[in-house]
Amino acid sequence: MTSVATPGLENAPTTHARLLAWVQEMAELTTPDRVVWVDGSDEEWERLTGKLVDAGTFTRLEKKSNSFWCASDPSDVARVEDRTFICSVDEADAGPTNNWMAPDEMKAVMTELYRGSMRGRTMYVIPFCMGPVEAEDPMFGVELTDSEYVVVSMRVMARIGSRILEAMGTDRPFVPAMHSLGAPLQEGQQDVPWPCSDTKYIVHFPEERAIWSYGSGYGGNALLGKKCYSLRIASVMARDEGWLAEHMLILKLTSPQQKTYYVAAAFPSACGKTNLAMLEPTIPGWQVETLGDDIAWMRFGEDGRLYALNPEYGLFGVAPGTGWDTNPNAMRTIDKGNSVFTNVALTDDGDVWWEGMTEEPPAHLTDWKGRDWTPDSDELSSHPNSRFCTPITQCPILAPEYDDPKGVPISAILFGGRRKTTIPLVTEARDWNHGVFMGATLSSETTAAATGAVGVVRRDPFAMLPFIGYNAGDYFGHWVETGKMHDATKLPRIFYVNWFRRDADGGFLWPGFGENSRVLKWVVERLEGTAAAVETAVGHVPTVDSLDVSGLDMTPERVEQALAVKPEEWREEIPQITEWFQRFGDKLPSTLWDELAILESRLA
Ligand code: SAT
Ligand code: MN
Repeated sequence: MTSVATPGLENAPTTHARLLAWVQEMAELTTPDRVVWVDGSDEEWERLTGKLVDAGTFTRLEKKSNSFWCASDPSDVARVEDRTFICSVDEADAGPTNNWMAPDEMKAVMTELYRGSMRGRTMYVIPFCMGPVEAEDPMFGVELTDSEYVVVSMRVMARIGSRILEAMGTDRPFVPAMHSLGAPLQEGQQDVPWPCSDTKYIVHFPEERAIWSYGSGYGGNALLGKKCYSLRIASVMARDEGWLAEHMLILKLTSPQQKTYYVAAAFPSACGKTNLAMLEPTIPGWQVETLGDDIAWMRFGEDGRLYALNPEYGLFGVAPGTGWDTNPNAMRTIDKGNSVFTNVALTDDGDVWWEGMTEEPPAHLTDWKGRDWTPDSDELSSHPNSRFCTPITQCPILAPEYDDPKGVPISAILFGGRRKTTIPLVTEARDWNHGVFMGATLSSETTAAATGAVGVVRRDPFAMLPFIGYNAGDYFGHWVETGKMHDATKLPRIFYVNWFRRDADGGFLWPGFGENSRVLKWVVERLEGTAAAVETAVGHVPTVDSLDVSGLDMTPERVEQALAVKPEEWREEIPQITEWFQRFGDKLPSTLWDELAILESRLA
């Protein structure tokens, strides 16, 4: 070993002792050619995107300013849930829904993987802040990465750079987030456009509030401020400090009477959170504005209400299915440029295309695997989990208060999944605990956002199954406690929605998208006490007349089918829920067993 200093380690632009020591330690372990402190400037962005173009990772788009097309390695396209670990000191704290390994054991394994893993590459130090840096307690993190793609994407998804480093001062706490592609370069070795490793680990040390990621360049595995920090680590912080870190969009709804309501909604990945967050109401006089499309941090205010904040700064949305018909506001957002498109198709004139963007596909494309594609091709042009990465500030319906460190007071929480049967279009919980039961038993058919089979029904509690950073039984308990600790009259009301119910022929019963504004209207009218509901075994469901379907081409029979509570279908859920709850043993709050007993007796 020579002891030649790594360029960039000396003269660091900070005197933050813990940060300096950690960067030094990780640089010695991973042996990059140099260390670069990311400042977040335009010049830096020019340099990095230029480098990505030269490397063949990025193709500059002629038709969208400052935007790039990017194709990943075909094996590195989604979150890897089976390679994701919660390494709590005690295995019981990871619970039955997470992979676990003892922290020391995991560190030993990963230290060997990291040893020399950045050889021939640059280590970037990305200071970032989740949520506004003007917050009373800014939520700092620092990501170390050897991927320029990660730096460029983090610049969109989080507040990063010199101003964050400055705000961190000499001793502010931060979450260390270590990332390496696991693809060191030998002297003279030619790089590939998407370096990654077959060995992947996405690891969280909840007690230490630390993240170690290895082997993948994909969004949720590599942009560590997102799922790793803002959900898995933050959920642990939230449990300890009495708040909630949730997989929820945040939207602002204004009624024709100019009354405003803030709604948070949890859906599994790739179930339409971005579409709902940016919905264009089809009913006159209603307005939706966006605050966030994926993550909500919610804390109680002094007035006893629950306030939500979007910790992110960008949108990392599923591309296929996003079009002028389904989500015009997302299209307007990306049309302003400054975006990275990963695993979509490239048009011949230097733009992007994906299934569902327009009705007619272009006559010729380069598909996400770089091959010629025509409408006659057997395969899709874009990967089902292909993504656009775009600054949220470009969203034309962004609510001005998205950036308020105080957050916005939430009036209603929606839980939703993708279910062909059983679950009505919308159901209101009887009370908070019934709402927690709805969240804890939430189920959905799997999507392409994670590797594995698609379309299989699984329980996805609170749409947080892959993101709860501790024992899910304790997490349910935290929700129950949250209800107990606060004034019930000020808690948000809880609703369960299902846009995906099918008729006997397999067709969707509900048109969805902008028409979901009709469901939001019913929710608001419930808050205002003006909408009728039928009390069913599973909660309050709209009467056929109380749901505004005016102007919609839908027979009353179909509306009824969309709203139907069929006891025989629900009775089939009981053994599944029982089995699900049994997995949590003593950790399951007794309140949830009580709720299940109530459901059973109401169905009898
Ligand atoms: O995990 S990602 O953040 O990359 C996307 C998602 O699953 O929501
Ligand atoms: Mn998500």
